[in-house]
Order: sequence, then structure tokens, then C-alpha cells
Amino acid sequence: MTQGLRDGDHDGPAYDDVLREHTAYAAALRSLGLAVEILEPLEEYPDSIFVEDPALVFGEGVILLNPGAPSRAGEVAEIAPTLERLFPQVLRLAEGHVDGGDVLVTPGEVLIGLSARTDRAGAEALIAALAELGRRGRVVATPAGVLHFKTGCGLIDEETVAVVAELDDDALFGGMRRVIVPAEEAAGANLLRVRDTVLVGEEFPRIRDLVEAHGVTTMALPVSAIGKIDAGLSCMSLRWLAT
Ligand code: CIR
Repeated sequence: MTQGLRDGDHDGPAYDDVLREHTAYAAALRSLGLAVEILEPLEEYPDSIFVEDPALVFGEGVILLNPGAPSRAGEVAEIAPTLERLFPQVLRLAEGHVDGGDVLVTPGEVLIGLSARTDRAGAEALIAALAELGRRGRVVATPAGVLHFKTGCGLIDEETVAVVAELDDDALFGGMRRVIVPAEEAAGANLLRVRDTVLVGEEFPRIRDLVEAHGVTTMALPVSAIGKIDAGLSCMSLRWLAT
């Protein structure tokens, strides 16, 4: 973890701080009724705690992705056996690169943000794989200056998405309602809806107030250590509804 990729030349997080955040995260998911399986650490892949990036999962099947950072490419082969054990249907990206952090699943479609990690070939290959699972994908743009599409947005209920100002665009979200995250808390836009609760970084009180004002319960979690390596709450898990 301490060697995780980051934009800028600042220090990585302390291992114990990340461990505390990861433990609190797993406890929060369990407290909301989820069954949680924690994978073994992979010492040669410092970013592998961010299991959201090498795979996309749905109750009906998995699509193994291909992270765009060369140091993360090997994570797919590491996580594949676990997903093959859990799911009868495991598809693979035919070409290109996609990080799961660039993929937002909304009730009606799957948005795929082009970014420094996700290229057009990968996005098109993902759309083809999604079609095999009966889902529709659409290519969108990740705003400049953020790592992933979901660095800047997250669902707060079935009809509403929290977005940074750069993503405040009706067409982009297919007419979904939008709650705009204040600029000074843009780093907290990667929130995570789990059932009817939205997990928000504890250093983002204005986002919590906005989500609560929308009538949605929030839970605050520590994220400052993972934030040092450009991660937020969606990145540390793969989540699905058992079918
Ligand atoms: C990386 O640069 O790949 C990691 N340090 C952070 C990945 C965060 N993952 C995500 O947003 N899904």
C-alpha cells in the first residue's frame, strides 16, 4: 500500500492507517448486512487492495477487465480464480484497457469513462461483453485531472447521482437527478451506496449534509490514508446482489 500509484510526488500512506481504514470499511459493509470475503494480500501489487479495478461484477456474471496502469495488469490473473469460483459466467475483455473505477453502473445502463487508464478499444470491448450479459454500455468522458470517472461521481439512490461540477450534465447521466458536490469537497465525490445507505468519507461533512437532505442515510468512514493514493470508497470492494 505504501508504494501505491499516486498523482504527485507526496508520500504514500502509512500501512497501519490503511489497515485501519480497510477494517472500518469491511465492518461497515457487514453492518449493512453484506457477506464480506477478504482476499489474501498480494505483496507485489501495492494497488491490489483496489479490487474494483480488475473486474466488473453483476449477480449474473463477471467481466474481467484490463487495468491501464502497467504495474496493475497482473492483478487480473490474481483475482480471476476467486471470481471463477464464485460465478458460473466469467467473460474477458477482448482488447484494450478498462479500469473498473471508470465504470458506473446505473439502473438503466453502464457508463464507461475514457481516461488515462481506460481507452476506446477497451470501452468498446466492454460494451460487447456487457451485451452478452444483457446490459447496455455507453462511452462517456472522464473529466480532466481526475483518475477515474467515479472519482467524480457516485449513485445516492436509484434516480440520483452525486457529481462534481464538471460532470453536471443532464445528457451524460441520461436524465438522472444530480446533486452537485461542492468544489472544496470534490475529493469526496467517490461515495458508495450500499443498499439504502451511502458511505461518505468522514472529512466531507457538506457531502453528507447534501445526501441526508436528499432523504438518504449516510455513514461516515475514514478515507484520508487511501486518499493519498488517489482512492475512495468504491475502490476497495466488488459488490453484487446474489441471484
Ligand atoms: C491507482 O492509481 O490505480 C490506485 N492508486 C488507486 C485506484 C483507485 N481505484 C478506483 O478508483 N477504482
